[in-house]
Amino acid sequence: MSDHKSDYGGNHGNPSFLSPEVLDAAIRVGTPSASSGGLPAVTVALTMAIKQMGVSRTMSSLLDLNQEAGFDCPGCAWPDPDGERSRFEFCENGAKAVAEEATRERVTAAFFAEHSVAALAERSDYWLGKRGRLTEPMYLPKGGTHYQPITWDAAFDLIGRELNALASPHEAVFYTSGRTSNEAAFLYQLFVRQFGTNNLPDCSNMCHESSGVGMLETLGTGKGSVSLADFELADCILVIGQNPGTNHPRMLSTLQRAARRGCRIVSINPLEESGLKRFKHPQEVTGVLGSGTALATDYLPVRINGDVALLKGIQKAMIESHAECIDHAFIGEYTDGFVRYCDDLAAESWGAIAASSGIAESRIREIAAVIASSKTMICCWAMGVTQHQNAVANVKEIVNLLLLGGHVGKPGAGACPVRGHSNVQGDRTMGIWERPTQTFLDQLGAEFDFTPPSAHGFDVVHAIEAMHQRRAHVFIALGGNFLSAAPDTAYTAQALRQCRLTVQVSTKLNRSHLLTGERALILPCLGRTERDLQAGGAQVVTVENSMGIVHGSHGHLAPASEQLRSEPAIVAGMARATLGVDWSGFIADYDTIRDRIARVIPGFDNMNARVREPGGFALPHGVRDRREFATTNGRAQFTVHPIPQWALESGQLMMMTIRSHDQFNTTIYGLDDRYRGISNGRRVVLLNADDIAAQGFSEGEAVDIVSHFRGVQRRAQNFRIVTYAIPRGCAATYFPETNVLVPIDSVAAGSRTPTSKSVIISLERALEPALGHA
Ligand SMILES: Nc1nc2c(c(=O)[nH]1)N[C@H]1C(S)=C(S)[C@@H](COP(=O)(O)OP(=O)(O)OC[C@H]3O[C@@H](n4cnc5c(=O)[nH]c(N)nc54)[C@H](O)[C@@H]3O)O[C@H]1N2
Ligand SMILES: Nc1nc2c(c(=O)[nH]1)N[C@H]1C(S)=C(S)[C@@H](COP(=O)(O)OP(=O)(O)OC[C@H]3O[C@@H](n4cnc5c(=O)[nH]c(N)nc54)[C@H](O)[C@@H]3O)O[C@H]1N2
Ligand SMILES: [Mo]
Repeated sequence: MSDHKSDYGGNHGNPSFLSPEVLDAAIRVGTPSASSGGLPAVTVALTMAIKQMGVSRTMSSLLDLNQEAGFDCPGCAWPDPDGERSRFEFCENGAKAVAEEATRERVTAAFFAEHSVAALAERSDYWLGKRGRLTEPMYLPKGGTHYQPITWDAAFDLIGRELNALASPHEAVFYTSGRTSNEAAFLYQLFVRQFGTNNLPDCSNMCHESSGVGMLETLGTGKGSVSLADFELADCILVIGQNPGTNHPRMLSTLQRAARRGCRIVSINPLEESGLKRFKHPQEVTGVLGSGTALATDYLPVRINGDVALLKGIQKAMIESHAECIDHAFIGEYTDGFVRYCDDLAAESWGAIAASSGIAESRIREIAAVIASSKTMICCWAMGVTQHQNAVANVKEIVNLLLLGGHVGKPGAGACPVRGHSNVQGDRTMGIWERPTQTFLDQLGAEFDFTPPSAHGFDVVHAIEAMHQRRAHVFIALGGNFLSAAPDTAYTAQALRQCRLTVQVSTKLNRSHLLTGERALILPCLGRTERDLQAGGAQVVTVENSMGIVHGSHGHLAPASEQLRSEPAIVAGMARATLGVDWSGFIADYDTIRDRIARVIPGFDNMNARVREPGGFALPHGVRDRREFATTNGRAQFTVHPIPQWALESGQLMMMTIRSHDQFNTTIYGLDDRYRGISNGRRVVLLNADDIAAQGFSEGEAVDIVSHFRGVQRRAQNFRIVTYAIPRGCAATYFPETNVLVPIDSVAAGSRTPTSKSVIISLERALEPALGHA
């Protein structure tokens, strides 16, 4: 046994500062929907929006959403359509994201005086989020029970003092979540590097890092190689480990257009997600009234983490039976490693492929035939691919499949890792990365006349371990909810607790404000929807979407409180107090930040003029534009990976932690998962009927979930069993309730992403379950 348990008292249950682990008393389970979108999407979105924002804010904010002169939707990173935009360019979950930010509810100093930190920690994430927007800087002194108001200057002074008191700049951690604008991100990484460290972990480390690593090694780029126009030309689109109906709803209109012109859409997923079955476009009359468009033409219910086996099977069948679809000209001119790759596939056994993937050889051969008959193919993927021990291998197998048919760098084809947070891609472009390239550091140093640190910094898991081992003492987060998003909640909690100071720059109250270092600060900031007025007038910020388009975002709503500051202004405040630099010029006019971005980061020349053009501008992309592969030998790489082996003991299951339809990561919009037919509660575990019977459980029963890793057990209490169409041996639960079960030391090889989609668990009947109320 490792020391994990003793760290939190050998307790099998979880300490009370984590989300209350009580049974949802009123939970209801029905049948999953046959389609997505339609009238319910509109009514649910508008009802939720009007309830939180009122009618006039709802109308003015939703009409502004994703318009060229409006603000970028904080919901996801799916690109906006070129040309004509519908006046109502929003989706249900985008509307919920906006309502959550533009709510009229407020968390004031009086609220904090009334509720102690300990009392707030007893509340659910849902309740915390619904309290509304943070309004003024708050401080939790050493030993304090309640947050108290603090001035901005005193808060910055405290940060500067604590940072400058460290023995080394590497003892501080600077986290970023993916909503941060390019301008704030650029200043933040500059501040951190001038301070002297590359300790810049971000949400990408838990998200698409495996895509970046896998693609960089094989294609020489970490970014997707398609644009929206390619979706109009593809003969076949694979959607692997992604649930766009919930997480990227605007992608469904793109898929709908493709389906209508006969494109084959193949979904590879342990769950047949409703969003991919049939879609009713909420902005079309027929979409509201009719039966909708069928989307996925084929569905493969792969076992959790069976993708390497399945993808190898598809490629093996293509080589064996569809030699005509192999693009030998492309392979000869642009790639490396083909012979070794073919030898490996020839040696792979169909028995192992079928056993690991859970898909029969005959079915795999059918899909291979579909792909072989497609002249152009796009592969889309998300968290079902990137959060496994062998996630980088998953990504590289997708690349192999694309390379085999020459599906990169030509119209209608390419790799499409679908990003999560709306500016997570831009933040990386701006230098939020713990492993920056030397070229980037040299450019930055030359522009700002300093020598940036070159040693790599901490990623998320390294940062948690460093704080846990008291090698890092100050934690600063530009957005996000680190405690709840990170793996192994109890371990991460202990890590944060040991810090001298934790600082959260946030819009809304969350659990990371309640589990703090010796001292803590909450610094409330403006959100995307709000007007950002500085000395030089109203400011615009920029973001980069999942397909490398950089564009402006203009908020129009009045700020939630007069005391809010913009993220760039908060970064400048911290930099002044810590380094003595005066960045007031940058803050007066963000154009001056963009001028510097243009001089440091390739592809951003003339940025100020180009972001003001309608729709923004596209960053150059060697693979997409010129079949240029920036790998070590200038060629795209075929790679070879064994089928992963994982031994489940009797009674054990493989669990994935996924998102419901009513949440944005750790922000819980509501307690329903409409498309999956679950309402009024989130503590559920989805299981195959045969596994439920085989283990002697029954539907609706209360169980505790125990995870098993390297001899350590972790426990989450009080979940209801729900019978669901999921492959045998697999289980699904919601993130973040089950993050307590994700081991801190279980990370993907190569990318170090926590393995949130492959957690080995067993179930135990819950003893005396406590009943909770929504
Ligand atoms: N409304 C809303 N929008 C969001 C978010 C949100 O929480 N709410 N989050 C944003 C963020 S940060 C991100 S990263 C994206 C996340 O978007 P997704 O990746 O779609 O999110 P998940 O719910 O994690 O879904 C993973 C999907 O992968 C499947 N899956 C799990 N394991 C496997 C596997 O081993 N193989 C295969 N083939 N499939 C598997 C699951 O069944 C599920 O359908 O969405 C972004 N957009
Ligand atoms: N088990 C499990 N764990 C996971 C995942 C999983 O699938 N399973 N997914 C992982 C993924 S893909 C991701 S991306 C991470 C997400 O990790 P994070 O990005 O850290 O988490 P979020 O829940 O998106 O952060 C929500 C908080 O951000 C703040 N916020 C919102 N808007 C703004 C803004 O404009 N500015 C600022 N400063 N703050 C703002 C609000 O205070 C809100 O409470 O979680 C990861 N964790
Ligand atoms: Mo993400």
